[in-house]
Amino acid sequence: MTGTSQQTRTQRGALIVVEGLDRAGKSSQCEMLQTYLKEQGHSVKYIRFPDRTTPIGKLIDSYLRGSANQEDHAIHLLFSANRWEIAKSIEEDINSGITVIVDRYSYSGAVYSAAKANPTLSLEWAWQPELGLPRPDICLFLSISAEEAAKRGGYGAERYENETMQTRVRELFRTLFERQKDVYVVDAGKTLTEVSKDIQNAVLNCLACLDTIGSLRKLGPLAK
Ligand code: Z5A
Ligand code: MG
Repeated sequence: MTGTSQQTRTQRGALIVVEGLDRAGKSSQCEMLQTYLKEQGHSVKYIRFPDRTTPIGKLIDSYLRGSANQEDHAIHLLFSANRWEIAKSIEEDINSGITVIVDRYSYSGAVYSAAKANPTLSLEWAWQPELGLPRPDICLFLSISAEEAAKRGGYGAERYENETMQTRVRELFRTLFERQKDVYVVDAGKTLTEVSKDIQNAVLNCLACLDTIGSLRKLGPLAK
């Protein structure tokens, strides 16, 4: 078939989310994946949540640094709003053929808030504002033991960086991914290069399935 007789259609980009506990290596792996995909000729963007540059992101930043307090539900909704304010540009990028790599997403959103053990802020409640956001084509969960994470440095100075929160977060990620099944678990305790190879393979499989998946989907409710 000649190029002129063939209708050309831009293939959409993929939405790739990287999740995991603190110091699992998410940001390092997002950078490496971006470089790899660019070398393969893909158009790629790397974004992270929280996006601390927007007005909502600045409120979140001061909360995380401990210079401002927020009521638990209110800060939860701000984290979600920070995703909603960027959702449209994610969709536009993907529809124009750009693959978007996202460092933390709705899964961190639900899990960290639910980990506060506030009796009126359950995992179910926390998931609600995420409904309808772009659904990842692949969600890579970087799994790491508490011992391995500890070797990568002590807790930082930000809110949530303490053992009680991290233990609850680990358990809640497990519960969440039993109810949002499209997760791909990566053993993040290996070397940087080994982890990035595993991620590359999973992402290449995902890119090969984009036609079967069809249009970008939306996040739905948690399974019972
Ligand atoms: N949060 C929330 O509550 N609600 C929400 O909706 C969202 C987030 C989106 C800030 O997140 C906080 O916001 C976070 C959740 C909450 N709270 N906590 N805790 P953040 O994403 O800004 O956090 P971060 O500062 O990027 O840190 P991180 O996620 O803990 O790190 P990481 O990105 O997973 O790891 P890294 O920076 O790539 O690597 C950490 C170190 O380990 C570094 O020295 C690397 O060189 C080293 N490393 C990485 N991989 C390896 C391997 N494979 N081997 C050896 N060493 C390695
Ligand atoms: Mg990071």
